[in-house]
Amino acid sequence: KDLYEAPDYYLIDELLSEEHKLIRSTARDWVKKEVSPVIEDFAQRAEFPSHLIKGLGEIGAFGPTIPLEYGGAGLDYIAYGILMQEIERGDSGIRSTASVQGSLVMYPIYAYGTEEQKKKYLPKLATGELMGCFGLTEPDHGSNPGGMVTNIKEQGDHYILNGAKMWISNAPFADIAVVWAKDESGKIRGMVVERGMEGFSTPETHNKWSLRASATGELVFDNVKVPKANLFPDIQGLKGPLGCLNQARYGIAWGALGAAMDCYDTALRYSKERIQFGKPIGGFQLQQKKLAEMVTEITKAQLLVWRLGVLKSENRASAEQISMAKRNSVEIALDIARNARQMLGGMGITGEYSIMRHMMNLESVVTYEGTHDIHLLITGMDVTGLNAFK
Ligand code: TGC
Ligand code: FAD
Repeated sequence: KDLYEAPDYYLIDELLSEEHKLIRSTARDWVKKEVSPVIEDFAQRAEFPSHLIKGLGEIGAFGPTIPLEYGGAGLDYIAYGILMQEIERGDSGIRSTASVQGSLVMYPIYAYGTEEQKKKYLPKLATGELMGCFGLTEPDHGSNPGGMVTNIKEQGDHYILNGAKMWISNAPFADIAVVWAKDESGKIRGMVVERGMEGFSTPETHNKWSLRASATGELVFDNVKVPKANLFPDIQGLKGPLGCLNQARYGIAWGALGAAMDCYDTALRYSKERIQFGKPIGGFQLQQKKLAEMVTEITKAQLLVWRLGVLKSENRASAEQISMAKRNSVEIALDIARNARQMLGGMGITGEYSIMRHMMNLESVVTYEGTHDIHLLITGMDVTGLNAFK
């Protein structure tokens, strides 16, 4: 059996176009050839495999839905989802790099930027020649980004930027950062900050037990002079960064299922080969219960994200629907990873198998882009009309 066959219990493949399947097989082959053989080593060493950037660009993982004229792949949202799913079967950290680049850096430049900004940055971001990061979270403002204290003050043809961002994926190596800061009237504004601007530094965050193959860092701004031309002119308020999060959360809803599928597939395979008490452990009811529940949850989630993809391609997906899918996919993926790890017994804690790495990675995925609790409260607010955040 092909090591990369994905569960498709409800023939969901029939809902995909030939183009979707082609994109999937290209991405799957690339992950199989380039990511899987090396990722465990990079994760063990806590090093970002920067040599994968070019390939990510080539398979269309950077800005899949950005139009071709700006260097994007011009694909629909199902294709974007499939790409994230295949990449995260390899590793959530590599999918993070793609999510940040496409949804959190290219998307705001495309949606909120000037024509000059689009032409200057997007084509190079699409190939990975330029890499970007997204600075919203601060040391004292994570779930509540509206409280941010990073700020800009007008000075001639520049703004002076001060403050700090924390937990920023890709920060240590990014060439540019999309940064959110408050102006003098307290409105949140977005801008592109370039590496090399005086007073801008990106110290790396060490000692992570999760997303070890992804580089995380801080963004520190000490009187950084940002040209006015680098500001996004037409977007103000929290809806600017949250609009980008809708894009990335959508990708994660598909991506986390990739990690779940890899864990399920590994546990299923192992259960048929591992003999205890004279028979394969897959023959014991307790192990079958785990596998049956895994494939049930994967199937339900596949249908949810497929439908969300259709709505998103038709521009009809609400932020609340995206929250539900992000939360559900990550929750079931974590659950599947934990159960799959147990099914491998002692082997499950080693780097011989991908499960423990997925499990640890998913602890970040369940936290970033809105925690499990925050997405539940978004659903709660939507169905009751009552806001638990205020
Ligand atoms: P609230 O008063 O509800 O809303 C303020 C304004 O924002 C609008 N809005 C949205 N717009 C677009 N999309 C959404 N999802 C939106 N949600 C809200 C809202 O309509 C309003 O607009 P306006 O015109 O009235 O001003 O805001 P709040 O301060 O009460 O906060 C709401 C809350 C808690 C849901 C939100 O702040 C939130 O989602 N918090 C979680 C923070 C988060 O997700 N951070 C992620 C940081 S980036 C990251 O983690 C990248 S990891 C990448 C990787 O490595 O893959
Ligand atoms: P807090 O907001 O302090 O939350 C702590 C706990 O309190 C959580 O369990 C939360 O659910 C709960 N809580 C908070 N508010 C409420 C409430 N109202 N009701 C009930 N419970 C509540 N950010 C970026 O801007 N860019 C990035 O690229 C980026 N990459 C990241 C990469 C990694 C590896 C990680 C771990 C994080 C990254 N983040 C990034 C930050 C991430 O978005 C935040 O960690 C996340 O939003 C949560 O914020 P916090 O860590 O400050 O937790």
